[in-house]
Amino acid sequence: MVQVAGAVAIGDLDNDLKPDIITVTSCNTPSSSFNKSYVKVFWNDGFGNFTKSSYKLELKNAQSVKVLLGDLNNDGFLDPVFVISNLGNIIILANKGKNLENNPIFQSTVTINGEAYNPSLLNVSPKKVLLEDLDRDGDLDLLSLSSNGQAVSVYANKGDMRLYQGDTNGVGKNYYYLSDNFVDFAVGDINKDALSDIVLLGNNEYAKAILSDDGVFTTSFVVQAPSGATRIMIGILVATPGRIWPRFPRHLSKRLFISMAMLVA
Ligand SMILES: [Ca+2]
Ligand SMILES: [Ca+2]
Ligand SMILES: [Ca+2]
Repeated sequence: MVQVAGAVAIGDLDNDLKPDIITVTSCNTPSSSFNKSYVKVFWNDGFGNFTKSSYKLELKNAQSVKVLLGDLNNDGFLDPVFVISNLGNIIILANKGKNLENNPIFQSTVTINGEAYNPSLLNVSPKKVLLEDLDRDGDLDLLSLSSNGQAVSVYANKGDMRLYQGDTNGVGKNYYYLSDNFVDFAVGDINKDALSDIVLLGNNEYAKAILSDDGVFTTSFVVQAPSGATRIMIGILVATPGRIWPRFPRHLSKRLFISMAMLVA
């Protein structure tokens, strides 16, 4: 068994105000094509000592798994979200805290109005996933950058882990096709209007920002153009005060302004 990839996240999983650690270890067996990933939790005693729980969740055929934590159903417990790129799936589990055996209680289904609901998103080809309250209704919504880097999908949260594409609950548009192949993205409020905007990183130091208009991403602009087309304007201001050299001819003692523009490729 050889570990080929892994991921780690920090968060207080049992609500004892001590941040715990969750890990994903992706392995393969050289003699076979069977791949899998293991999820483990390490409890923090508050003094920097971590106890590994005996809990071990196996994600079959999963490689290159990322994990992030967010309370998707607003019950006070951080829920783990696993991004499994090679399978194209986003596995979401409901965290119900810790049992008497010191193991986390992660559930693949939640009960909503008496019915079991599985919040995981399958076959959505995620390269990277972010959690953010895009529509400002008090619950975390989910953004996914597609594996080819050409689309951002938005899933609006009903507040109970039900994630919907194209929901009209403030997140009006669900797909944003991009003009380039982007390798990474981030969310943050760029223009200080209390709305979360998207910044995408392309190749060659190329970055692009898409501003949110109340949960709908409308205005976009280039933060940094591709490096081959970079243009930097440099202005140089020169002043020659007449009174320092009073004997100079009058026309040369006038203030002289030279402005230069340099194009740097
Ligand atoms: Ca804890
Ligand atoms: Ca939760
Ligand atoms: Ca929301």
